[in-house]
Amino acid sequence: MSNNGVSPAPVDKSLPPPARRPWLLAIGGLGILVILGLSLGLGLGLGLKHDDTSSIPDSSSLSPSSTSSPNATPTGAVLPGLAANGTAPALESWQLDTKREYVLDMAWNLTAPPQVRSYNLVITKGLGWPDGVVRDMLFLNGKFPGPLIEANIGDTLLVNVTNGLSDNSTSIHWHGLYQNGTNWFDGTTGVTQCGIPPGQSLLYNFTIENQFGTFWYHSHSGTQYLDGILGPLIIHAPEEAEVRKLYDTDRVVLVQDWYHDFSTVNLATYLEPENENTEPVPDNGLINGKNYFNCSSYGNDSGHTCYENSTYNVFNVEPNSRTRFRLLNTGAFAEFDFSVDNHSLSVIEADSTLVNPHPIDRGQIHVAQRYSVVFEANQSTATNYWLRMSMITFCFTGTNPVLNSAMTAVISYSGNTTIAPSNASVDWKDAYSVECHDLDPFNLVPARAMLPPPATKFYRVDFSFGIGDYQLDRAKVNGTIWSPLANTTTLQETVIGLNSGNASSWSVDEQVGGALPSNNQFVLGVSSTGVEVVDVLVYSLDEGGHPFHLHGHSFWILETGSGPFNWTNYYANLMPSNPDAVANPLRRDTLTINAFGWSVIRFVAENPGLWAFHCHIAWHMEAGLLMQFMSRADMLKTMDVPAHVIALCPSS
Ligand SMILES: *[C@@H]1O[C@H](CO)[C@@H](O)[C@H](O)[C@H]1NC(C)=O
Ligand SMILES: *[C@@H]1O[C@H](CO)[C@@H](O)[C@H](O)[C@H]1NC(C)=O
Ligand SMILES: *[C@@H]1O[C@H](CO)[C@@H](O)[C@H](O)[C@H]1NC(C)=O
Ligand SMILES: *[C@@H]1O[C@H](CO)[C@@H](O)[C@H](O)[C@H]1NC(C)=O
Ligand SMILES: *[C@@H]1O[C@H](CO)[C@@H](O)[C@H](O)[C@H]1NC(C)=O
Ligand SMILES: *[C@@H]1O[C@H](CO)[C@@H](O)[C@H](O)[C@H]1NC(C)=O
Ligand SMILES: *[C@@H]1O[C@H](CO)[C@@H](O)[C@H](O)[C@H]1NC(C)=O
Ligand SMILES: *[C@@H]1O[C@H](CO)[C@@H](O)[C@H](O)[C@H]1NC(C)=O
Ligand SMILES: *[C@@H]1O[C@H](CO)[C@@H](O)[C@H](O)[C@H]1NC(C)=O
Ligand SMILES: *[C@@H]1O[C@H](CO)[C@@H](O)[C@H](O)[C@H]1NC(C)=O
Ligand SMILES: *[C@@H]1O[C@H](CO)[C@@H](O)[C@H](O)[C@H]1NC(C)=O
Ligand SMILES: *[C@@H]1O[C@H](CO)[C@@H](O)[C@H](O)[C@H]1NC(C)=O
Ligand SMILES: [Cu+2]
Repeated sequence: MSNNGVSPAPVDKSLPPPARRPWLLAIGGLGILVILGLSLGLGLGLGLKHDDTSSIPDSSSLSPSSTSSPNATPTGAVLPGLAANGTAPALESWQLDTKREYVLDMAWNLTAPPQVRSYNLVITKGLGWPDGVVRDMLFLNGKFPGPLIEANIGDTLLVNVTNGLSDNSTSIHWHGLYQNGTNWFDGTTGVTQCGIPPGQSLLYNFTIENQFGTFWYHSHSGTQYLDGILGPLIIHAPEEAEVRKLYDTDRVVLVQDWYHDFSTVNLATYLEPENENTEPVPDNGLINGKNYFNCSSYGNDSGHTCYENSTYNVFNVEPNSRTRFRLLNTGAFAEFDFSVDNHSLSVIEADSTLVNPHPIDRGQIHVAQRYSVVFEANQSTATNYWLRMSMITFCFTGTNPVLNSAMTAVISYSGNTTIAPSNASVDWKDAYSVECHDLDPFNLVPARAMLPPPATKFYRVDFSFGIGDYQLDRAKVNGTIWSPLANTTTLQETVIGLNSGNASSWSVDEQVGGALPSNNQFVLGVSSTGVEVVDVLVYSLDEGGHPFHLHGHSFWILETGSGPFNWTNYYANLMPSNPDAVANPLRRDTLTINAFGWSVIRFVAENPGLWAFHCHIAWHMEAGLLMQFMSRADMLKTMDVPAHVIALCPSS
């Protein structure tokens, strides 16, 4: 099949993703394996998904630019939903004007004196149709997606979050920020705060120190962020002046999967017994809060109202200019392969770590990760180009007939934003991913070296999904299925516990979860009497890739692998730190743990508090895939959690 760049189109439906539990099927009997394998049209290659390259289709058969697609927008045709005369579609009253609000001001003063920056975020519920399909969703200040929050390093952010919902509590997590000394403003329901009840507000008040770059904020109450409670958060610093030499324009690009039902509906279905971890498959995806959806995908009896005027996002760029695109995956489940036809991209930031420019044709971004890429408009101005954000559907267990996983937006040099890219817009030949994994962290070298100090502690944690008749669909971290504490937080319980007669059972560098009022908490004390440098070997006993996020820290990625862990290598090269082995590894806050793989991460546990460490796939976190590190018990003992934060908990 030729890659003629004609149009975005669904991934070839004749090639369904393989089942995600081949090993389980094998346990269930070879007969079942064969029958299922054949019924999926994949034959016996199925059982060897992870290492049988012969079953991996070549990139052209997965290409989004298949000419056979029924949904094809013909070359040079007017893009769906747009007027032929080039008039930009009107904004709905609830749509954030991302063309204005997500373009950063290059005149922003990077060296302004530290100041207080205040924002208001009011959460409400209403009807929205980001891709034309009308649904209940949640808004921030009446808009979707959320406003850009910006500050300089050293500034204090005051964000007044008001819960305008009638029936649910909320909280906002500042993804990637250290909250050093303000753990109670980390925004994690059941860990650092109780939810803000309907009608109430919480003023988040914290100072940003020792970090800058691309972050985001989102609700950390259940799956609420999936319904719209999310937005970008950018921290500037004097160091940005140097990196600004690489680009002329700086803009935010949110990419996410999108569902046409309220998240709680999908969550209930997912958590039903005997569902074998079949995550809800997205109905569509969004780029900066919008995308095209072909309404005729739904029959008349679908129960969905769909407006035919949805359209792709169009990014205008000046010819010969360079743009920093700050890509953020703000979705629930899907990892994306991203690329721009005819243009290679230069990666300069991973999460909030600036890296030496690393050229790629196509990259991968998993849930909650960020990459800044520099895009140079150095190609012909005669056509528009596809920006491709293709969901890695091989990581989905189920299928969804309405999903066009090969999402696109348009990049236009000419300002003519109405026409589809021509044949001259050509997709890269590089293969699309067939597994959920990260851009190789060992190719991303931090621009500012920060060498990891030698580890003083080592912990191993294993995670897996309990499956089978009695296991429901729950995830376990060392056997513990997380669910948030009700009416209290692990932070509050810890402070009380450390001050109780039972204090010694809390002040230990090991699991303290047993002391909590619920057996659903796996809490690991890692630094009871001072700063410790902590190595964690995270071991996956599952066949999917899981993007793990550590709150309150950037961690170093020391080693990744699969199969048995090599202790000889660990003791020889990583602990005590061998400068040659661990020199300047990538630091980030969200890392994909590969299928049946492991990673060793290192962090400095100097930041007092309870820090969630969890898979950021929203369905998996709700299934229990969350643990916590308890840092600096000695400081936690005297931590003054503000009374108005404690007062959010109903029982107090
Ligand atoms: C939407 O789908 C229908 C039915 O497959 C097709 O006829 C139509 O051309 C599609 N519309 C667009 C704009 O792609
Ligand atoms: C372009 O077309 C749209 C829809 O047909 C119309 O509403 C708009 O007024 C037109 N704009 C101009 C400048 O002609
Ligand atoms: C965009 O291109 C189309 C097709 O060539 C043309 O009809 C339209 O007038 C152009 N619009 C603008 C704003 O240049
Ligand atoms: C799309 O169509 C719906 C229903 O007619 C209308 O309410 C909405 O304003 C339209 N949106 C745009 C951007 O034209
Ligand atoms: C930025 O702030 C610094 C410190 O207040 C000031 O000296 C400088 O003039 C400002 N720069 C601009 C461009 O406003
Ligand atoms: C936060 O916003 C709410 C709603 O506008 C307001 O009632 C409240 O006084 C504000 N709180 C602070 C501390 O400004
Ligand atoms: C509130 O939560 C309940 C149950 O968790 C859910 O059914 C409902 O849709 C949610 N409403 C909002 C506005 O989030
Ligand atoms: C956290 O705060 C402590 C005490 O002020 C300081 O020593 C440490 O460097 C800070 N860590 C980070 C990552 O900001
Ligand atoms: C924010 O926190 C700082 C430090 O605790 C405190 O001094 C300040 O009064 C707080 N600001 C508001 C508006 O509450
Ligand atoms: C987690 O479980 C693994 C496997 O049983 C074990 O080796 C490890 O020590 C446990 N980790 C902790 C912190 O208890
Ligand atoms: C939490 O508090 C609410 C309101 O006081 C109460 O109805 C509920 O039963 C409590 N839940 C638990 C698990 O204690
Ligand atoms: C384990 O690591 C050591 C030291 O790096 C190396 O010599 C050895 O070959 C490794 N063993 C395996 C099984 O890879
Ligand atoms: Cu996961």
